[in-house]
Amino acid sequence: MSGLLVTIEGGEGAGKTTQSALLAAALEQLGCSVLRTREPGGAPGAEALRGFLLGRDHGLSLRAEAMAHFAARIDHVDSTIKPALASGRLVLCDRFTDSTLAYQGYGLARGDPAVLDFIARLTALLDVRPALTLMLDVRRAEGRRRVRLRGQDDDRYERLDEAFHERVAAGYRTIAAADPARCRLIAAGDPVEAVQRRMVAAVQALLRDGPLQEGAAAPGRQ
Ligand code: Z5A
Repeated sequence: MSGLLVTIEGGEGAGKTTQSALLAAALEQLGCSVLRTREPGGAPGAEALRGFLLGRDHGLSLRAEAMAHFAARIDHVDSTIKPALASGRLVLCDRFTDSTLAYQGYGLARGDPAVLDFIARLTALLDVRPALTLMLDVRRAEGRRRVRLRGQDDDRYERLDEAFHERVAAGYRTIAAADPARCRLIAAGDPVEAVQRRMVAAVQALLRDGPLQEGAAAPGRQ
């Protein structure tokens, strides 16, 4: 496959959707063919599962919930991501496997090693891997403030308590530290334009230099 998969991660209100749109426009201007997509969703079957997963109590056990996110993901990979990569496009995906690790693994399961290992094994089954993951790092209070201002109804995860969201944020930092070759922690508490410059610079570095080798750099905040 000749395309590149770039994922954007972070807690609620971090600015993923805003930045994904701006980044896609900037990359198109540089001559890239970009496909923007999101999870859960990004394909008709996966969008149907999104409604189920984000609605009120679905009644699934924790491992079943993680697996349902992967069922949606595999539909998304097969129907949308792999065809776009095969035609050489840059796929910009709002949330991917790190969301399951952060929300189900570190958030709901509180970092239980058995659940983290279960999610790692599901991840290993996928036949695509991000070349780069941009992790938007914003203080929880600021993310919450932005979402309140926007004024939409909370989904199932947004209704969970502050301690849950703190575990998710810490989970993301753990994931970034464990995979510095792939992950870039982006300081996202600043104005939109400043964050956008950091995002564009990170993708330009990938396009110029290719993916970093394992252990080549620490996941410093940009
Ligand atoms: N989930 C899961 O548990 N497991 C999984 O495997 C997957 C997902 C894939 C998806 O929700 C939920 O599913 C998510 C995790 C779970 N739940 N939570 N929490 P979603 O996709 O509907 O929502 P989200 O991903 O959390 O996105 P969000 O809340 O819409 O936030 P965002 O995309 O990061 O932010 P935004 O929409 O770009 O910006 C929010 C507002 O802030 C908006 O009004 C902007 O204009 C404003 N904004 C953005 N940037 C700035 C800056 N820099 N300054 C000031 N204001 C800003």
